[in-house]
Amino acid sequence: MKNIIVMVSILLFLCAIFQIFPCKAESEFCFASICEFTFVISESRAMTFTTEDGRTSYDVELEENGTLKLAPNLWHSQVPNITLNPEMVHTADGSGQKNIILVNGQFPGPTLEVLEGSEVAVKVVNELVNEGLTIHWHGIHLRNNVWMDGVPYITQCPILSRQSFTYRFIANPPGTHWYHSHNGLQRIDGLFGALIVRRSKEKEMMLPHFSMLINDWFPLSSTELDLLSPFMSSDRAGNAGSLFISPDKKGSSIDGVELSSMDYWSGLINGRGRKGNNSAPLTAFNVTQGKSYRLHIVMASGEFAYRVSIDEHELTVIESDGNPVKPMKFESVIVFPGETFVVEFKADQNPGRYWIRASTLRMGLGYENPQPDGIVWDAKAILHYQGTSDKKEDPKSGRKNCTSDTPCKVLNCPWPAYRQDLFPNMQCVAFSELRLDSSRFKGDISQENEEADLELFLNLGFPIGSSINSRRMIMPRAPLFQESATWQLVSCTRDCEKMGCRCSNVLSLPANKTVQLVLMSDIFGGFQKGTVFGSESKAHHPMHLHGYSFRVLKTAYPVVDNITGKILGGNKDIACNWREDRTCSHPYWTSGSATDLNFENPPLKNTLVVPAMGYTVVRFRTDNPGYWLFHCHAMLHMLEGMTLVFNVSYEDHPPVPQGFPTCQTFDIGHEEFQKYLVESQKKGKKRFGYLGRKALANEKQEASAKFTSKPVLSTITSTCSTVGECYSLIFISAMAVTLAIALIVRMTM
Ligand SMILES: *[C@@H]1O[C@H](CO)[C@@H](O)[C@H](O)[C@H]1NC(C)=O
Ligand SMILES: *[C@@H]1O[C@H](CO)[C@@H](O)[C@H](O)[C@H]1NC(C)=O
Ligand SMILES: *[C@@H]1O[C@H](CO)[C@@H](O)[C@H](O)[C@H]1NC(C)=O
Ligand SMILES: *[C@@H]1O[C@H](CO)[C@@H](O)[C@H](O)[C@H]1NC(C)=O
Ligand SMILES: *[C@@H]1O[C@H](CO)[C@@H](O)[C@H](O)[C@H]1NC(C)=O
Ligand SMILES: *[C@@H]1O[C@H](CO)[C@@H](O)[C@H](O)[C@H]1NC(C)=O
Ligand SMILES: *[C@@H]1O[C@H](CO)[C@@H](O)[C@H](O)[C@H]1NC(C)=O
Ligand SMILES: *[C@@H]1O[C@H](CO)[C@@H](O)[C@H](O)[C@H]1NC(C)=O
Ligand SMILES: [Cu+2]
Repeated sequence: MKNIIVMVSILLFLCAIFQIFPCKAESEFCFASICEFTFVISESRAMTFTTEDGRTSYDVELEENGTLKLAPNLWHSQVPNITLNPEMVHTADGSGQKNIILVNGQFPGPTLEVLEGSEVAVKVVNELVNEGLTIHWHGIHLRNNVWMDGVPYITQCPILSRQSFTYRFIANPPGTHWYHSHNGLQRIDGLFGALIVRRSKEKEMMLPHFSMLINDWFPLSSTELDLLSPFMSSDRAGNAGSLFISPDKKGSSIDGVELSSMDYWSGLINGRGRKGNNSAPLTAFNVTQGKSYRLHIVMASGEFAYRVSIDEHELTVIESDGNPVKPMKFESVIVFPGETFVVEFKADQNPGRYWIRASTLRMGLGYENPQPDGIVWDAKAILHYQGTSDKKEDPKSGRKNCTSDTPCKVLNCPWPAYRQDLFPNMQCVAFSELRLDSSRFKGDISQENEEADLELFLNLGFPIGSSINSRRMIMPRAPLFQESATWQLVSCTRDCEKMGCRCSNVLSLPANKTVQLVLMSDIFGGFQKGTVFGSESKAHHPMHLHGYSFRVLKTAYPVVDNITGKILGGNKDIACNWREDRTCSHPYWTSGSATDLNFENPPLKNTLVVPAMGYTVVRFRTDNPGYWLFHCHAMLHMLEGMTLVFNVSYEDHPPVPQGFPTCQTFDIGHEEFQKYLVESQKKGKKRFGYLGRKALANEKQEASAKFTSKPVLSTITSTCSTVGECYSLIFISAMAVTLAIALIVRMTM
């Protein structure tokens, strides 16, 4: 087995180096107790073709009929006569070239499939031109090895370009998880993939399955986006790129909530999509009539949530974020950034081609009073029945017609209901209405009805930009297992509660406690009024907790207009004392405590959407010591600071392995620099004697330094505080030297 792994690794490595094309295995299966993989992370360009020897890259053009062909450019006026098929090109949305990140030559990265409880090692080799990276194993609990969590500056220093780092962890809990870069916005360039941990029992009875990774796509690379964002850490306002659009141009969902501060560009399913209605190749999933399948949906998108459906096929949801739920049938499932779902469907229709749709929640224009305008922002793939003759043609299928006899049930709505005048017979089911499937769950659920030991209200809002309880995260400068002096934390002072602040928000939690989080999405609507970001701040936040699965006990919505669905105001269950508490840092339950919590097999999640101006109640037990990140999985909110760190059971933090890489700064003072210089000069003298030309030159320098430059230099370093001052000092010194020379010359004459 080990030999095979080594061979596969070597093969993959060779693939990455030479970009050999046949190596396009979609999946890496390993059912051994120790699984070792190698990820070579490299850069490439969408819509280019590289020859087998890796030496030449050509531009690729998309013809109107969907054909890909090599196109001449300044460097290649002649192009070889090669028939391109879609497998040979990372087409993305077909709209043109753009930097992309590959894992072992694949875009997105390969699906890893391992058995529950096995030891997984992934050697990550960073072959990016100049960026550091980390890989986060989203959904894996990493009990006793939090240092494998892949969060830059919290659990590790980013892996430098040309370095490698081996992640090693136990595959637990079972279920569908994923991996992605946690460094900056890097994930949106394609650095993600699925990680399926099979329940041992299911080894034999697994249905045929597909990974379906969905992401939104932008014409700019992550670094450009970061720099263009008006919300980035240094607030370069006024520099917003054309993708950051004004509120009146933004699409919003039926509840009038903006989808993102960015314009939509396109969406990809397993690396393929279309910009507008171009003819770029799409991902097709082959099925045989009469058989059942599993779809492992991973929402890798940066900003947008998608409603996923297959025309004329019902979806049975059986799992989310790795946690089994009692099977329930839906027309579609809304999936937010960071979430995963496993759905089953039966290929029970007439053989043919059907659309798989991932549609954003856009209903229309204008956030105050959105009106449908017929514009759909989506990503599509194709369900292809084996034996269907016309391979290339687009499906002609349509969405299910929702009738009173066959209503369309939609899972995971961030609003209470669809407005019935526009969406008749569409019904919403909140995620909290699902139930844990305890027959397929092995973890500990004994803490069900216990009182919570600790309750934390976390207010997600924009009083000073994306923040939690008015604290906008400043990340440490070095991983937290290092000396605290290297962290350079900015502590959160009392001022944060007066006007909000930027600080390093670290909350300590004691061991073995049941913590109740009340996650509110700007429920008080308006405390941000008068701040730089104006009054519009309604947003659905998909909140992700590292290291745990939490129990979902309640979803509560804002007050909405029963007819139009428009949000009228925040939920009234929670209030605050506005006079003393301007940022509402100390909210309280209006009825004394949380009501209507469900303790009967509540479903488990690690990423859960908090409805705009509503709240959710979740619980977890602090039984996994470590520094665990808690953040919004929408990329701009996270980048901007809607993040905090739980410092769980500090005394029990696992020790970090010997030689674990650290982040360091380096400084050398003038005195020390001179000391080293002199010492090496002495050594040079010994080694090269008087014959060495260098040594002679050095000696001269040394002598002259002693008498002239050195004192002058030290004056400059010790007294200058401004550049101007330095210039005048240099000027005065130069004058003095000139004068001295003049004097000497005069005397010797
Ligand atoms: C697509 O169009 C190009 C020219 O526009 C033509 O050369 C090519 O044969 C067409 N391919 C197919 C499959 O129709
Ligand atoms: C390109 O190659 C194909 C098949 O290999 C051939 O039929 C065609 O004539 C070639 N075209 C040119 C312009 O050489
Ligand atoms: C879609 O294609 C048609 C013609 O093929 C074109 O007229 C139309 O403008 C396109 N729409 C978009 C949104 O690109
Ligand atoms: C899917 O079906 C198409 C058309 O029948 C075929 O060309 C392709 O090889 C199939 N792909 C897989 C992975 O079976
Ligand atoms: C839905 O209804 C429309 C109009 O009645 C019809 O054209 C379409 O075929 C129906 N779609 C399905 C999937 O039944
Ligand atoms: C937490 O509880 C478990 C079992 O109840 C116990 O074994 C363990 O020592 C406790 N840990 C701490 C840090 O109190
Ligand atoms: C909405 O309907 C509920 C009952 O269906 C009712 O209690 C509530 O007052 C209504 N709210 C509005 C704003 O009309
Ligand atoms: C975590 O908690 C421990 C114990 O209270 C404390 O010493 C440490 O500084 C905390 N870590 C951070 C990053 O604040
Ligand atoms: Cu958010």
